[in-house]
Amino acid sequence: MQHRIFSGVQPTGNIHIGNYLGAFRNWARLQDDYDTIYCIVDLHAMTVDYDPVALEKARVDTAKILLALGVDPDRSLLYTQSQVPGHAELAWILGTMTPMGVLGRMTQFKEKTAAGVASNLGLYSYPVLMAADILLYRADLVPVGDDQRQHIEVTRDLAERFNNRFGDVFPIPEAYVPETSARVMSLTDPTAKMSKSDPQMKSRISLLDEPDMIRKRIRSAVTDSDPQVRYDTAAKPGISNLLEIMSACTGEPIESLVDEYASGGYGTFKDAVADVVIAEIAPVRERFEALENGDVREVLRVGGVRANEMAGTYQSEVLRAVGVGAF
Ligand code: ATP
Ligand code: LTN
Repeated sequence: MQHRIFSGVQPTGNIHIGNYLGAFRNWARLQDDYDTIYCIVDLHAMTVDYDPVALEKARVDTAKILLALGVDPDRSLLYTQSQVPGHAELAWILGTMTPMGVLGRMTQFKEKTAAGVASNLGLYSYPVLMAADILLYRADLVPVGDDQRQHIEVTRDLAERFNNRFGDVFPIPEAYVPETSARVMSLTDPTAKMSKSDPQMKSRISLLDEPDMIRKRIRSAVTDSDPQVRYDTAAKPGISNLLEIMSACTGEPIESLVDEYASGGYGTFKDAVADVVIAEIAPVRERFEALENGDVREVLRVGGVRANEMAGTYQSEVLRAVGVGAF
């Protein structure tokens, strides 16, 4: 049987080069070899304070970026989570078998609440909804960045618990994480991951940034004062991050980039990084601008109808197994 891929993105704007190199670039590449389902997870985005009008806009913009970077609705199912009620229903069922202690240990939950995000039940049970997303379609591979590994572990654990109690319903999914650039770091604090929700715009390169802006951001990226270009994440986190970004964009191993730029100074190196990043993402911005909102909404509508049909069939099996629903 062909492997099935499922992944999700929150419609929260600011899609950056970390999201792209860590996850979305793979989404497009994987379409050739796998059955691919990509979901804009708007119910997840409601777990933090948000504006309904901005959420709707971000949903369409996020879909536009995915289409611009090569997600093809003829080869992939692309839709919005809230179009398919099965996500929330399965999350409830899985929630009844999720120990509270597991959720309290989640790094993302701890980091968000420590950063002052108001805690609520949705934020706490976020990983259960994510497990439901994946298991609803019986996916077995999940392309994500490094920060999501822990949530995939919870998903695997819930699938096993479910299967042990109710019979073999779910495949046990695996994370698909790239070897380089699975954790692109912030340009202003290279010890923290680049993040959509960082209030400092300078901390990230957005996929929609103009070339001049990209160069400015890379030139001002925080680095150390020893001018040698070398890969050492502990002593030189800023330079190591730029080396990883460059390697991910060019496909050249980090060692050969180090050989090439070791003694040229940071200015020359940063300009070279800017050149390859601009070459990599400028076409995405151009394609984004050429897409019409109405057409994108239609892609999502059609995707939602298909996803709902598929989910409905699978979900009847779950309801029957747990002894609820009309069957
Ligand atoms: P936030 O940091 O505000 O929670 P985010 O930047 O993680 O948001 P998401 O929509 O939650 O954005 O993530 C989309 C995908 O991008 C996920 O697969 C995630 O693992 C990946 N990703 C996020 N940040 C990075 C990063 N800095 N490096 C590599 N991959 C990343
Ligand atoms: N939690 C993920 C987004 C997400 C997801 C998913 C990823 C929601 N559901 C299912 C993969 C599979 C994030 O914050 N990046």
